[in-house]
Amino acid sequence: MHRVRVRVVEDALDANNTIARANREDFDRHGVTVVNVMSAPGAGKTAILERILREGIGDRRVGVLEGDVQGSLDADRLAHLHVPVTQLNTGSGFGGECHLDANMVRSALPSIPLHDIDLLIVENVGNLVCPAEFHIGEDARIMVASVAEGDDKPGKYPLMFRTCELVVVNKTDLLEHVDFSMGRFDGYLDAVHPGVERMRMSARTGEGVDALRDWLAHLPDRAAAPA
Ligand SMILES: Nc1nc2c(ncn2[C@@H]2O[C@H](COP(=O)(O)OP(=O)(O)OP(=O)(O)O)[C@@H](O)[C@H]2O)c(=O)[nH]1
Ligand SMILES: [Mg+2]
Repeated sequence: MHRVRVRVVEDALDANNTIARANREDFDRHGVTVVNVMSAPGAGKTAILERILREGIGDRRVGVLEGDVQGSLDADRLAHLHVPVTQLNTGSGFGGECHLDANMVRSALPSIPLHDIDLLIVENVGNLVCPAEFHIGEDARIMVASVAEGDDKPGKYPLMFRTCELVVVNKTDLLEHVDFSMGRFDGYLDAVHPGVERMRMSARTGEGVDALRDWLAHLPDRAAAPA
């Protein structure tokens, strides 16, 4: 019984990876670099995007894909920033999934102006477990953790922190109010993903936002990537 269940899960992930590769081919064809931003609900993904997009990312033409179970609250927050924002609800036809998968992103591709952008930032559904398993055809993943969640999270949700290229520790303005040790966090993080690049940030004060903007501006350009 157990063996069958494991098999089914493996097949589902294989199927997802096949569609992720198809997405990737479409992104490649259009020269679009894709970043998947993941975190627990409320860690500050949208707040960080609001900050970053206010001044743009170098000369990159940016688009955003907003993943939410329901509604368009986050997309509405970004609406005034003059970047194309596409809303993808996992609750409509996808059973209210707690993550984006490759098939959902594929269904959204016709609504994303791939011809007019060269960097697509995908805000995944807030969840600390599921998004890690599902590649969507991205080039890089950013994991956002906030100091309000506690410094043990990399130890408790290792896959999320292991399958990313950058870890952002947000809400540093709250450090004096919460029991969060940056040293302990780094220790847990290095145990699951030794040496992964990390940044401290406050979307509220703007601390660290320029460093992230710079990181995004210097991501390898898909247009220049070998076919
Ligand atoms: N003090 C403080 N509050 C922050 C910071 N970043 C975000 N917030 C607040 O935290 C709350 C959640 O932020 P969001 O940007 O909505 O978080 P999110 O990760 O996009 O949330 P979901 O999309 O629901 O998963 C909001 O009330 C923000 O104003 C920060 O750096 N400092
Ligand atoms: Mg959000």
